[in-house]
Amino acid sequence: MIKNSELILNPDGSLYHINLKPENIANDIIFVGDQERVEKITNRFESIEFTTQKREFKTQTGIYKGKRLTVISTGIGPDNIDIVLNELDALVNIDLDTRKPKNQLTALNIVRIGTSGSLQKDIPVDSLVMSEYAIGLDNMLRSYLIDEVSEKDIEDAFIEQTNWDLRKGRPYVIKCSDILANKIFSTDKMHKGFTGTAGGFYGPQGRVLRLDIQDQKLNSKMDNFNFNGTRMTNLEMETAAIYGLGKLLGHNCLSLNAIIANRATGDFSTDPYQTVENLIDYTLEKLIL
Ligand code: R1P
Repeated sequence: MIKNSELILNPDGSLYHINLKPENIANDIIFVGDQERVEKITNRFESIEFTTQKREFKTQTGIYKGKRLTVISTGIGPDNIDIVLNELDALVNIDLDTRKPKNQLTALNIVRIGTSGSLQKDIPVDSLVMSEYAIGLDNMLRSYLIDEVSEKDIEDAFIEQTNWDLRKGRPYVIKCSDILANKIFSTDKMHKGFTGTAGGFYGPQGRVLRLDIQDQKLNSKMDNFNFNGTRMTNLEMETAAIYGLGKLLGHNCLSLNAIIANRATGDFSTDPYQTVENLIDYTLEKLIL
């Protein structure tokens, strides 16, 4: 039995941070970072059956072209992904009355619709990237036993090629769900990517405002990283954590990125909202197939 201090429920029986009960969520879930992006997606739905919000975690469940979907905002960063994925998993895979894991487990389908910065000149602003692999530079996942799900060869190559200082922790590499990638990827609409997940927006992504950073050449080293022809494509703040926890807990996860900045050219999209809208339309049409 999982103790009250470990699996915390609100007085109405919902999960502590996400404020959800098992009946509130669909099997197919869209993650967004920004809570205002939730309604940008659900305003396309024909009906909405449920809405809640606590802190940055806003959720709506409804029907899009006959399919039941849940959209959840996770806020920014891998620490929030730890909360959202563990609590969503508890909704489907722990009996909240007996406080014991269920014998029969449910796999959720989780697709992130996020924004991201490209690291490569030829992946311009306003393009779309599906993260085939993600490398976590944030350490969150290292609290779990990840050897079975992580790609050690790629990690070693990254550490060597970027001369990564292990005082920042060992990066971890996780692959996307092949099932969702096969369903959602189109060569003519998006790039396949190797996405870096940073634990912060400024120093951890090599941005210098007033503070010196530990490795001033990190971004150019990441641009040039190459593992058997695979380049690093983009940087954001959630994908590796989603892939890692998803894989450990048995859920299918895929991250789609609207490229709104290009770190190699210094460009920022003139219409980032339209690029996100395009990604939303694209993703919804794929999810109903
Ligand atoms: C940083 O501005 C935020 O934007 C990106 C990053 O991953 C980070 O969460 O994604 P979202 O637009 O999905 O939040």
